[in-house]
Amino acid sequence: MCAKEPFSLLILGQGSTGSALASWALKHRPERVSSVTVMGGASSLPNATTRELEAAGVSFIYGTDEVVGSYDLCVASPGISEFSPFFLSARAASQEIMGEPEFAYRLSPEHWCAITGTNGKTTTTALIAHLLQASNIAHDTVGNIGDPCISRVDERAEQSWFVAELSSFQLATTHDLRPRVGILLNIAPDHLSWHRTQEAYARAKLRMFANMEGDDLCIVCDDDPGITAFLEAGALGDRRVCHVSMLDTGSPEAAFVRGGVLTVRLAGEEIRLVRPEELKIPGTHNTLNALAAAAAALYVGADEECVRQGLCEFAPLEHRLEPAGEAAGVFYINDSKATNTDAVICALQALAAERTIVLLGGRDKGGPLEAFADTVAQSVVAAVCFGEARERIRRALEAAQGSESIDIAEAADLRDAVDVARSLAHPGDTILLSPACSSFDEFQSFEERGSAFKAYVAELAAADEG
Ligand code: UMA
Repeated sequence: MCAKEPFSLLILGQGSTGSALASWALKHRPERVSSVTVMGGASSLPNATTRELEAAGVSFIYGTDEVVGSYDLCVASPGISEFSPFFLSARAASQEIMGEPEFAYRLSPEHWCAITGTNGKTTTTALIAHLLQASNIAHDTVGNIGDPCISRVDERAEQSWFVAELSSFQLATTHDLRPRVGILLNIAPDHLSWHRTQEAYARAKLRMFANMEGDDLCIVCDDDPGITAFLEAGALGDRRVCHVSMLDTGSPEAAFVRGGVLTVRLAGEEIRLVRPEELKIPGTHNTLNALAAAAAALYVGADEECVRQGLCEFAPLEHRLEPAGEAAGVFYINDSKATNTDAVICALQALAAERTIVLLGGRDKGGPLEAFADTVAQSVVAAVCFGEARERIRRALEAAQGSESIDIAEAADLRDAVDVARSLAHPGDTILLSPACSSFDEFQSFEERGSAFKAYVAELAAADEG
């Protein structure tokens, strides 16, 4: 784990990762950990959780991101960029520095199934867990999806699988991590403020495969243009690869749709599963997610029939193309998790048959909008741009091919955007919140934004009934 035990531990961040790390450290003091210090960064203040941990013996340093003193090991929360002055200062003050999944892995390296990608990783992680559950295979669902990996390390049974959703932030700070199964769904521009360049972002995702070897299974989506460039450049070397695609490309190990049936070919055996229409998660992108999840579950030992059943049962997660109700004959869909342009394009493709009015906006991530705007203009009947990013998105849409045949409107905030969309909608239309931006101009998180959207739709539906 650490070159020396007991070690002095510095934890960066006082969110869910920092708190889980501190709780773990308290349990292992004094045998493994000699002291625990948490730094919450420049704007940190005490709160109920930090006070509780303080009372149990954790030292907190608030209101600064300058690390003084020296530590044997520093474990950082994922939100803190490895290029930030905070991280760099901690690195200079510590013998070793790593992210939390790496730390958890070193403590408990058996049976990791790791999932990453720009979009779809939470759905795929939850689906794998669902498929393992259906087969009674012991597992813990951890990582970016919610519970930090460290929070389950002590309790996990020896044979249990760690189904870990790992973000690029979490993967960037791994060194030894070696999952038995690693899934890469797609790579599209995102999180440039953390990684600085698209190249660094992609490299962080590929770190997942760095130590995989022998029978370990790399599951990668061949249909994603962001991945193919790396595959063609030999990024996976001679590792065992299961290629995911909508078509059978003839690879010895693959997951694909043939004759209208999701099919997985592993170790020379072909398993026919279900038809795409039987999935409750809509769209081609979700069919690819389901193929990847099924391949992982079958590799881990899930029962074929249980996988078939599990695939048909699994419903969209909250805030991901989630049906949000109906008012005045108009359908509402909450896709608040779509915080980048690629996710919105997937949503529009999934709803291809509908007359869609899309709500776009929030805090601008600053990426290019030209190609995105062309796709939007060709897929919707109207677009309502709201929040901080509204003006830039509106201008991009107005310049897009096909924009003359759609309505483009602006609204101050989300509620206003729903009202504008309602005024443009006809019965039978779909109003889709798939904003392509982060929520932080108006909300604490995409979850809060999606919940506010659903609450307003419920209000409209109730008024409609009344
Ligand atoms: N902090 C700073 N400076 C920063 C950022 C954070 O000082 O620039 C400190 C503050 O003390 C703050 C703390 O770090 O209180 C928060 O840490 P964090 O941002 O790493 O958040 P956690 O609460 O630890 O949650 C993290 C993930 N958050 C991020 O990666 C931003 C959660 O993913 C994850 O569920 C959790 O660990 C458990 O693994 C959320 C997320 O938004 C859902 N992920 C991104 C995404 O999905 O797009 C990657």
